Formats: sequence, structure tokens, C-alpha cells
Amino acid sequence: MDFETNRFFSTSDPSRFGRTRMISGVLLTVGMLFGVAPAWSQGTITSGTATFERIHYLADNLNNCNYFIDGGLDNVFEDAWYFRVAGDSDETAFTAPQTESYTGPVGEATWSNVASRNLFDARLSATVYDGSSGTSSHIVNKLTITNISSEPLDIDIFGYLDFDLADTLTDDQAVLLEDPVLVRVSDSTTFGEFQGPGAIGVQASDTADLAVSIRELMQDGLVTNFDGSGFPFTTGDWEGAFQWHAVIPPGGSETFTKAYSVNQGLGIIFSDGFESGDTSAW
Ligand SMILES: [Ca+2]
Ligand SMILES: [Ca+2]
Ligand SMILES: [Ca+2]
Ligand SMILES: [Ca+2]
Repeated sequence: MDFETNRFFSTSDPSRFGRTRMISGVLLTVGMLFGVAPAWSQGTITSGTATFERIHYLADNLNNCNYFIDGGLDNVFEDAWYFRVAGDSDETAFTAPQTESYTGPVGEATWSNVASRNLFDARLSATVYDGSSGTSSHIVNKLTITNISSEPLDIDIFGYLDFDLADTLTDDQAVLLEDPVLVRVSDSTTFGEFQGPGAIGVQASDTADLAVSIRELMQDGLVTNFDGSGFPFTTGDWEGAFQWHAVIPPGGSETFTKAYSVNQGLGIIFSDGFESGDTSAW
């Protein structure tokens, strides 16, 4: 009870509403009251009986996406991305994109001239895959950064995920299966994996612990580099993220992949060379 209370209006940023399970209409009203309602992107991608619903792109504690497997419970509270260009004093969130499309299993969003800095464009492609078993699925998110400047772009990318497996937020646990690129999260009924191929760092925390919460670290006014802390994660409201680093030449692009699954492993997906995975091996 206490942490729910504490999370509500717990920071100086009025957009950081505490986690609630209010209906979206109430949330929208509250957001409008404070004039900080994010762009309410709406889009759904599906594969078989797996559905991923994008509500908005910023992780703002308002539940920015839903991941339903076989018409059952939602498994994800928020999924978001951040960046930091060399020399920046803190990370910056990717907020509302300029374009969005949702067709079949594929959702795409684009950001042109991100943050009006004349440094880079971004494109996010998300593909959901139904699993081979009744209650399994995975989703692959690819964020492509294109350097539009005349200088090399030295950039760190952060891929964030707040699993609430089986739509219960206080009972998730997590371990690092492969440091720093593969995490296993589980509760008593459900497990999920979270993978960041090529990541240089990973970190986890409890969203209720504001001193170390990753969403707080992404806006704390300081440079944040992940150190692997937060594992093993004992029971709580797990959140985690990967960090990648790249130096992208003028005109060049680099793609960062963040994948996660429910009730199936992910390791084979990226080790067999096929993102759709060899389901016979799971
Ligand atoms: Ca959700
Ligand atoms: Ca749970
Ligand atoms: Ca920071
Ligand atoms: Ca969580």
C-alpha cells in the first residue's frame, strides 16, 4: 500500500503519476488535468493469438503498452527507449514519433531529426510472433539510428522494459542468464525472457525504489551507465534495461535489437540466426 501511495506524485515531475490500475479514461482525465498527457498513439499488432498494443511511447508510469497472449492477461506495463549523445549530461527519452503504422504483426514508428538536434533520425520496427505452444509469444523491437550530421555520432542507446508478468506487479523475480544480454523473469505462473544482443550493459531495479529506478536514472540529470546491478532480483515490481554504444559515421545507420518473450526462451532465436526462431528447439 505504502509504495503505491509513495509513487503517486512521488517526484517533482508531475507527469510521473504513480502506478494505478485505473481505467484509461480516468488516466486520460488526470493527464489532461496536469496538461501532460502524452500523445496517445494507438496501434495493435497481432500474430495468431498474440497481441501487442502500443498506447504511447514514453515510459511515464501510465501503462504505455499491453502484451496479451492468447487473449489472457497483459504481461507488460511499459516498453520504452532512451538515448545519450556523447557530451550530454543525462539520457533523453524517445517520446511521440512523427509517423506510426501498425499492419499485421509489424508496427513501425519514425522520429525525424530527434530532439531537433540535427544529429540523427530514428525508426522503430516491432514484430510480434505467436509461439508454438498455447500461451507463448515473443516480440522483437529494432531501433535504427541514422546519423544525419556531418560528424561521427557517438551515442548510447537504452532499451527499457517493465514486465508485469501475468498482470501481477509485485511478484516477479529475475536472474541474468547471460551477462549482459539475456535476462529471465518469472513469477509463480509465467516466465519471460528479455534479450539485448550486442548490449554492453544491463541493469534491473524495482520500480518502487526511486533511488535506483531505471526510469528515474534516465532523467536524474546525471550520466548513467549500467553496471549489472539489480540481479538476482527478488520478488517485486521488476523493471530492466539494456545499454548499447555505437559510433555511427555520417550517413550511416546502426540497429539495436531488444526482444522479449512470454513462456518461451529467447536464446535460440538469436543464436540460430533466424529471428523467427527454430521453435522445435525451444
Ligand atoms: Ca500493460
Ligand atoms: Ca507477475
Ligand atoms: Ca541519468
Ligand atoms: Ca514490473
